[in-house]
Amino acid sequence: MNKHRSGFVNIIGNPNVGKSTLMNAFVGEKLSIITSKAQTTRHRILGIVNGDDFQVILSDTPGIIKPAYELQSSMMDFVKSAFEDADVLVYMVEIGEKALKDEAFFKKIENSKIPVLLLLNKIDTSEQEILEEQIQHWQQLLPKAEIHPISALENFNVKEVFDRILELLPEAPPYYPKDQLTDKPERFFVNETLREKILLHYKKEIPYAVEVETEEFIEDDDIIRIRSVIMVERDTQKGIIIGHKGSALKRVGVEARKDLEKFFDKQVHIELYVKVNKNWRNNTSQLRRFGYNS
Ligand SMILES: Nc1nc2c(ncn2[C@@H]2O[C@H](COP(=O)(O)OP(=O)(O)OP(=O)(O)O)[C@@H](O)[C@H]2O)c(=O)[nH]1
Ligand SMILES: [Mg+2]
Repeated sequence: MNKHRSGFVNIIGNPNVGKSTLMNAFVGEKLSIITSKAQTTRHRILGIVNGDDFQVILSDTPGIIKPAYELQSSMMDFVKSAFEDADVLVYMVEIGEKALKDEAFFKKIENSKIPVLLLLNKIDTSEQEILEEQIQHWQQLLPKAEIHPISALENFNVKEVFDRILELLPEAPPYYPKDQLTDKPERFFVNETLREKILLHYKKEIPYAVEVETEEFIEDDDIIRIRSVIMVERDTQKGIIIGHKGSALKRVGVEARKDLEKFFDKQVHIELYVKVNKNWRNNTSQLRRFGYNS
């Protein structure tokens, strides 16, 4: 019998570099939402990969930014917490990127006592010459890190990185039951799926002013009935979310339902409401209610 390996592998990096894409590729499920907009991920989300003799507990985290409002400070607290319990740190960068958006976090990576894998992502978009130049750049900047070029989107080198992670994990018993996939409840995935559709379909500040709360999640034998509230900060935003005769909101509901039916493998019915919750992004008690405390 092989020894059992288990540990925390925490993925950090700038916004939009592909952290969530990688986590989903490792787990083989769409646990984290993905869009081309920065700050898609707002929470620390665990994705657990189980095998007979291993349990890899991945953490997807929000992209590193300099916080401008309280929600963003809480998001950065999730990133800080990911430094504290990591057995392996995955620092993801994308081709063309030069530096982390917060130097203090870079110092933490530099001084890290645990193994750091620097994943150079999106190499499907790059020429060989640029790739080599980039590898050199990062080697000089972080000599201790092990560099792996990957494409999370095209699943290139992802398996090899996973195998390397397994080698680096300590011998330990599993931390979670072997059939557990994540630490988040079902309602979280409803909220996130709705937020993904909002990120995709609304412009500028709107997605950043939105929070989703699922008030009802009732699972019957053949259907899940969901009621969710989309919260915005101002009346004008409420009108934009709803759209002409409700058409924009309807599209969000239809697309989210399709994704959730796949995710839960069951028929889903969603009822959506839009409410104004003034300045929730800077309101400590509201943020706590929405789960932004690490
Ligand atoms: N071409 C290419 N695009 C990628 C790759 N990996 C991710 N992307 C795209 O990059 C964008 C951002 O991906 P995410 O996985 O949401 O990035 P993230 O780092 O989690 O972003 P935040 O949560 O905002 O910090 C999406 O449009 C992805 O499809 C890749 O290997 N190649
Ligand atoms: Mg993300």
